[in-house]
Amino acid sequence: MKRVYLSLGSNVGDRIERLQNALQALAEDGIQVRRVSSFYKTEPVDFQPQAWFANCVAETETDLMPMQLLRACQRVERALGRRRGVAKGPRPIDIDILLYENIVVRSHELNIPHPRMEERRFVLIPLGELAPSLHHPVSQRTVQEMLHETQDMSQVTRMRL
Ligand code: PH2
Ligand code: MG
Ligand code: MG
Repeated sequence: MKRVYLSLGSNVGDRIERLQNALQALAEDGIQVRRVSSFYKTEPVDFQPQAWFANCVAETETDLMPMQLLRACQRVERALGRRRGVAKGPRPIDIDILLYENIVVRSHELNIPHPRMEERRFVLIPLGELAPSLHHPVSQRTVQEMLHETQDMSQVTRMRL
């Protein structure tokens, strides 16, 4: 089994229910969810004029290869109502592969580690809750270090459920 960290986000509809349904659906699609961070209410980054997100990170294990894993994540996104729309715009659910063991994939369709993970508090804060000492396979920085050094000032607040 390979250890994989996924970032989940939603800013349309019942965000918390969407995250919970996505975690459930992943488990039914060959992706074993081992641990889940707290849920966070987060200010949108990159594309500002949209609703705030709920975000979390899941530590998972899977036998799927990276492209199979991408397809599985896309199936779950579609099953939960995701349609192609504005890039980085509103989405009922987004499931991004952050890290897949220590491997690096750079292709047209898939980039692992996620190219923007080092610059996003909405990723680094929940990831840091699960694995603060984990190293980024390219920069070798730990999650804690990335969080400490990021320029991102967007708001990320832990939700009490
Ligand atoms: N996802 C994006 C763009 N901006 N902002 C927040 N706070 N959370 C997200 O999940 C997010 C975003 C593109 O996938
Ligand atoms: Mg995304
Ligand atoms: Mg995505």
